Amino acid sequence: DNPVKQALAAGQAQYGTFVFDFAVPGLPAIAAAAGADFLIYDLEHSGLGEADVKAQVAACRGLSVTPFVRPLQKTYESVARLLDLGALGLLLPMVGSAEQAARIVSWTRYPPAGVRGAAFGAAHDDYRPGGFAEKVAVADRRTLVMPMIETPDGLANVEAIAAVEGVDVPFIGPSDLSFAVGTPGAFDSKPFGQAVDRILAACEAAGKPAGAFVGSVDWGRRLVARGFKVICYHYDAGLYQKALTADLADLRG
Ligand code: 3PY
Ligand code: MG
Repeated sequence: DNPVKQALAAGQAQYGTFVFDFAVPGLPAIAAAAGADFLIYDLEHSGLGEADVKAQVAACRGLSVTPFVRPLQKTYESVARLLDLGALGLLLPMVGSAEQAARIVSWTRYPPAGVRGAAFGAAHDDYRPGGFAEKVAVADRRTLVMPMIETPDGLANVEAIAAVEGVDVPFIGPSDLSFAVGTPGAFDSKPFGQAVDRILAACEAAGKPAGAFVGSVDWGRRLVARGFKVICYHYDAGLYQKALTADLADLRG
């Protein structure tokens, strides 16, 4: 099953980080040992390939860290491949409407609920034999769908997107959202704050946990205090850069 989805159903906040650059063999174990609940493998901006992601996802599934992916393309073909290689959830960039969100949800569900093509024996069923009906039920139940609210359309339609059945976690991409409200990079601007308020209110009205990417611990803690439940803190190369810069400065005194 999907421990993150279960924890969210129990009202617990979940914490993870993005993988952009360091899809190396030890990474899932490091993240699990560090206490990460999930990793999100980025295929939108990072150039990571599906073969790399497949190996990483397999490693995560032997550990306590739940693997999600962010596809570049919102197409059935792209999404289905990532689910079939074993990802347990999707972070979908720039979702603009409830219709689009519902269409994406349908790609993640087997018939009759959706249109996902059967691919048993592949990574997503843990290579277990038999149990067709059970595999369908488990796959449908555990796949987490997180549409990103980060465009003018997404923000305008956030109430409807959050209400779509099968949308689990409406998720803020702060950088693109800051463009969407006309204050690029100004995360303390009034329009940005109002957009965050609106997204959180839409989630509360729909009874869905809200998620966000955050670049600082402070910001993450503030969002959790306000009720956000899924926090994607920073990304691999950024954390390396931050730690190395701080420690080298310390060493030099
Ligand atoms: C954004 O901030 O726009 C994101 O997509 C987070 O990676
Ligand atoms: Mg974005």
